[in-house]
Amino acid sequence: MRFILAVTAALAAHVAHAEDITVDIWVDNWFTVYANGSVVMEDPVSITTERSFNAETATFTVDLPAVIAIEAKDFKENDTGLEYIGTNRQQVGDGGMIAQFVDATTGELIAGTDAETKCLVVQFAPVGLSCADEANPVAGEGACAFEETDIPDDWTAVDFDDSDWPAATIHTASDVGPKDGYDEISWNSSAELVWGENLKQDNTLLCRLVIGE
Ligand SMILES: [Ca+2]
Ligand SMILES: [Ca+2]
Repeated sequence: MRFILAVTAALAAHVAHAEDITVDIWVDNWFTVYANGSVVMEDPVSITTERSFNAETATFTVDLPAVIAIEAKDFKENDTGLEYIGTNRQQVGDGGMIAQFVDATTGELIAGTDAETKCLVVQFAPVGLSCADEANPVAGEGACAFEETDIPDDWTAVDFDDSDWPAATIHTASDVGPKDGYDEISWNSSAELVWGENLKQDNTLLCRLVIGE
């Protein structure tokens, strides 16, 4: 009898329950958020908008616990990883991201990006920072070479195996220099600024975290 009760309690603890979740997110420069494999939010400001450092807030309904998947992209003009190519501002731009997930009814924090978040870098460029000094930078050549990883079709799925993915790296606000929309959100202190290890050369990231466990 005690065994049966224990099993019943364990099952009850794992029964999914739908909740309204509010997400606040700021990404330098662009993002899409998925919950349990479905898109719930896409950055409405195009990545080609100069200085697209907007923060966005949305509310969605999802069964908890939920797998959140975020595609995050730092802007790059092409696969060299550079921006402002051919101008006197030609440079390797940097990225950065923070997100928090709150119970829309109670306002209680459910999860934030932190060291538990996993992020796979799928575009790294340029391989050498001196690419930014080249008069005619060509993607794939010399310091302007790039590294690309195939994106698994099912990477947003609940049952996708991310056990091999690295943990996100936590970065300080002074290293990321978050601008504009970031200051409009009241961030919970347990939500951290994250990215790959390299704020400049890690350009496209696939990140996953579980909320409401
Ligand atoms: Ca950027
Ligand atoms: Ca970059």
